Amino acid sequence: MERTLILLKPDALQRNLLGQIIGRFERKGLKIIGLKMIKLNEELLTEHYAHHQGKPFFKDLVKFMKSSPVVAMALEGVEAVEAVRLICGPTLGRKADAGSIRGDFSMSQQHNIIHASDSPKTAEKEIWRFFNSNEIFDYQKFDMPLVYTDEELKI
Ligand code: 3AN
Repeated sequence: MERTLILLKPDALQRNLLGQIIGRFERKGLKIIGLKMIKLNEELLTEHYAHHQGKPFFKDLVKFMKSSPVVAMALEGVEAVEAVRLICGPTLGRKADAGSIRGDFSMSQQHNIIHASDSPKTAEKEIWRFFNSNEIFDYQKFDMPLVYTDEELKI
């Protein structure tokens, strides 16, 4: 099954939204396989946002992401990367559809509550960027036969 990486950004923590957001992923049927609070440093953020290095907002973005701890979460599910990106909504919060996390909780392009991996390949890289192997759990989740059909469980 596919896995994806999520970061609940400092604005989610400071605005007391962590529980509500984690709850949305649980309700959807995604399996939490890793969850922790972490304070990001310059080195990790420079690697994570390498594709934005040199852009005018880069320094500000790194400063924001260091401003308080974040919550890192690894989720598993069928086509989890795409399913999670749909739940998050597009980057610009004020243009995101109501019902999505950014659509419901964000007005900003930068303070947009959540990061989610953009492809299965990126997801695998990002999971190991933020988690150690003993922090990712392989366990049986008993609601899976209700969330998926037998055929889907083989994907
Ligand atoms: P997404 O998180 O929607 O995949 P990316 O990967 O393009 O978006 O950008 C990573 C993060 O960089 C965004 N979540 C946002 O916080 C910040 N960001 C992207 N574009 C801008 C911008 N034009 N101005 C300020 N911050 C931005």
